[in-house]
Amino acid sequence: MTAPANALNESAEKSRYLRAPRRPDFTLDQDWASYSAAEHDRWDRLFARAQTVLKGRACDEFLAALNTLQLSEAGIPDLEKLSAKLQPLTGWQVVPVAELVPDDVFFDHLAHRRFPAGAFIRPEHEMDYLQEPDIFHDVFGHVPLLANPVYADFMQAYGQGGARALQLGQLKNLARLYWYTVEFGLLQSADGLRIFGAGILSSATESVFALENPSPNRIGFELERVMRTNYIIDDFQQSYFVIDSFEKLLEDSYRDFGPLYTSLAGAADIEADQVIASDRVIHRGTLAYFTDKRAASAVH
Ligand code: HBI
Ligand code: FE
Repeated sequence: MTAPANALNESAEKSRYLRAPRRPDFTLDQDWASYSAAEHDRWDRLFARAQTVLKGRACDEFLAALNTLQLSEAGIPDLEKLSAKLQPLTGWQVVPVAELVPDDVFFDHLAHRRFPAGAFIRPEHEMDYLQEPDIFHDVFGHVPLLANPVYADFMQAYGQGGARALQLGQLKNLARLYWYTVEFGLLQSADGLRIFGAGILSSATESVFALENPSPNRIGFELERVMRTNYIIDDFQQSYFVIDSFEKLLEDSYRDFGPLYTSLAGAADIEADQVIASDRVIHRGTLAYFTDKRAASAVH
């Protein structure tokens, strides 16, 4: 008998984890045996759809890691078994949590090579889009690239930088770096643009939009520029940033952000749909998708 959805209209899938006992670091037992056949089937359907869409769209490093971690197996992964495969490769583990954890806790996990993954799977009525990270977004979207040594180093460096950013009150700028790379980043491969951001990889519709729709801007990644750029959280991105390689991303980011925060303090924010003079523009978006939506919503 699963608990009735509570007043916050949390799904039954999520409320059982919200009520579960949690440790001081906000982790809890995944209780893999508690997943129903319907929940495992939902994972399989999400996985099958993503695999179809991501052929020729996801970066090679991601597709290779899906095999290495045997994420092609059916059903919601047992995070202990997944961690046993991942840890020997790059030292990373995947730890179950009930929902978003406080920033300082999140950064501490990343700094110690522990990726916090939502243990719940999205309910049937949110198959196409949900705001908060469920196990499909976190494990299918974020975890595979943690098997890539360079990316694994970048993610740990981000965790260490996050703790410092909190002390300096600079979280907003640093969160933008995470948003436009780890969540919504694109990669320039020899065969064209490819996806590496988890927010795109875990969304079949955005996987197509991000690479092929003429609406969004696609701009060469530049650290300070990205850290000045606002973003939207409830729709497709208006701009995507393109890195040349994970090595270059790590090299750009592996520095003392102190001086960067100082120069950012005096710089104006850049709106998500803006292109600025210093941009290396790969594709200047028409923004049609966004203006049409605004026009449509203005009608009624
Ligand atoms: N908690 N579980 C979880 N997953 C996240 O991705 C996450 C989080 N807490 C905070 C957070 N992300 C972002 O605000 C970071 O940029 C700090
Ligand atoms: Fe995410």
